[in-house]
Amino acid sequence: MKQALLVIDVQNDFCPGGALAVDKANEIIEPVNAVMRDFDAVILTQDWHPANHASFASNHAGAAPFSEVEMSYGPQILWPDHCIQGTKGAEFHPDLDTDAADMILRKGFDPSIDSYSAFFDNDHRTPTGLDGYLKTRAIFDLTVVGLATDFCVNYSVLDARRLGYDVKVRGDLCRAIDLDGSLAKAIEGMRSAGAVIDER
Ligand code: VGL
Ligand code: ZN
Repeated sequence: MKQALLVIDVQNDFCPGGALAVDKANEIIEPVNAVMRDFDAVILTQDWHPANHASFASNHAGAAPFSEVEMSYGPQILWPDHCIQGTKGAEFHPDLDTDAADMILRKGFDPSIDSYSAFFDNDHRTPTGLDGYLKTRAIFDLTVVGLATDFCVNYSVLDARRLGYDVKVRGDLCRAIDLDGSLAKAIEGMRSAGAVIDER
C-alpha cells in the first residue's frame, strides 16, 4: 500500500516571528524532514491568500482579529493578515526540505472563501484537486503533520476520512493555535471520524 505524507502549511507566518505564529511550530520542522523518506509520496500545502482575502480581519471594517463572523458558507474566524501571495510570510520555512516534495498544493487563493482543508474550500464543496491527485496515484493511506493541528490539519483530516482515506495524525509533528479549547475539540473530532492520533 502506498503511503503519502501530507505536510500542512509549514510557512513562515505560522512559525515564531510570523503574522499568525503557532507556538513551538519550529520544533516540528527537522523531525518532519526526517520522516519524509519513509513515504512513497510527500505533499506540501501552502496557505496562499490574496491581500483582499475575506478571512482577514483587516478586510472587515471594525472587526478584531480572532473574532467570528457569519459567511455564506458558515462561521468564519477572522485572522490577522497572513500568508499573502508572494510575501516572505507565505514562503515555506527555510529549514523545511521542500526538495523532497512530489507536489506543492496552494489553497486559499479565492478572495471570497477560506480554505483550511487540503481537499476542499470551507464550503466543503469546492475541491482543490488533491483527492484526484492521490486517487490517480493509487494512494489511499495518509499521514498528516504540520500547522495548525486545530485548523488546517483538523479540516484536512476530517475531509480525508470523508473521502475514504486511512488517516494517521502524527500529533508530535503538529502544533496548534488553540483558541477557546479548539485543540481538544479537534483531537476529539478527528478521533471520532476514525483517524488514528499517534502522539509517540
Ligand atoms: C491556518 C488559520 C488561517 C492553518 C490557515 O494553517 O491552520 N489557520 N489560515
Ligand atoms: Zn489562512
